[in-house]
Amino acid sequence: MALRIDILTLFPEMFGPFLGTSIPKRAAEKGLVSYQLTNFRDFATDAHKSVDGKPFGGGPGMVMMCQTVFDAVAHAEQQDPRPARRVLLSPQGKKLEQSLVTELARDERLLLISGRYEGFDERIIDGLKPLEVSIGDYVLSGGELAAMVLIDAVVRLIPGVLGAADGPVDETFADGLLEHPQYTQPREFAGMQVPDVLLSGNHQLIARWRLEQRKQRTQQRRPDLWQRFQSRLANEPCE
Ligand code: 6GU
Repeated sequence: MALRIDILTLFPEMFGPFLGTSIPKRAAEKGLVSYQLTNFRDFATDAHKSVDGKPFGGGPGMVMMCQTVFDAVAHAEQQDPRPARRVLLSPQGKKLEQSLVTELARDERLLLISGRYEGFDERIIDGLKPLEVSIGDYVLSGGELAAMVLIDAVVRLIPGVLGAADGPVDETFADGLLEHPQYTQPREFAGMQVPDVLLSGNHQLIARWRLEQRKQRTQQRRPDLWQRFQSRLANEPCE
């Protein structure tokens, strides 16, 4: 059965072009995933359609209020009997990494809660107990772009979404190394040559060269990943 992704947001219009393009679109067309957008604003009950309020105790900005979020979540969850994994996008969340993406791609339902403003009333987090997820240590104006990042990373891992030719198996992070450099036509551009080994037709030599490039790059650019890669090798000596 298709992965159902619910997106709860104040700005559903941000998602249209993204979900209607490239891989996310193809995945839906193939029936491997479905997307449902819910606008918090539709669950506001007062005349002003309020979704946020001033923080108790003072301070700048506005805070997403409980009632609209709880009602929107209840509404979305009622649309399908399968239990949804609740994910709330927040810079205070767990950092999104490929390992978490892999885990989320195995779920049957994801319910993504994107907020604006200074944050959520803490009782939303206490009551809904979502997994809080951040996409990195920088501040966005809202969770929508983070939700799109998460969706893009998850959807491409669903079996059947990518063709065999561009399968996700041995790319960056699948095994903890960065990707090797790539080249295409022409063989010479502005005096710069494609490395000879790639034109050699010797697949064993090419594979060895690529692996070496991946190790060098990872060592130079991402000492954190390199350390992880090495300690993993040390713990799994038989592979
Ligand atoms: Cl998930 N939300 C916001 N507002 N900012 C972020 C983020 C999320 N992840 C990194 N920065």
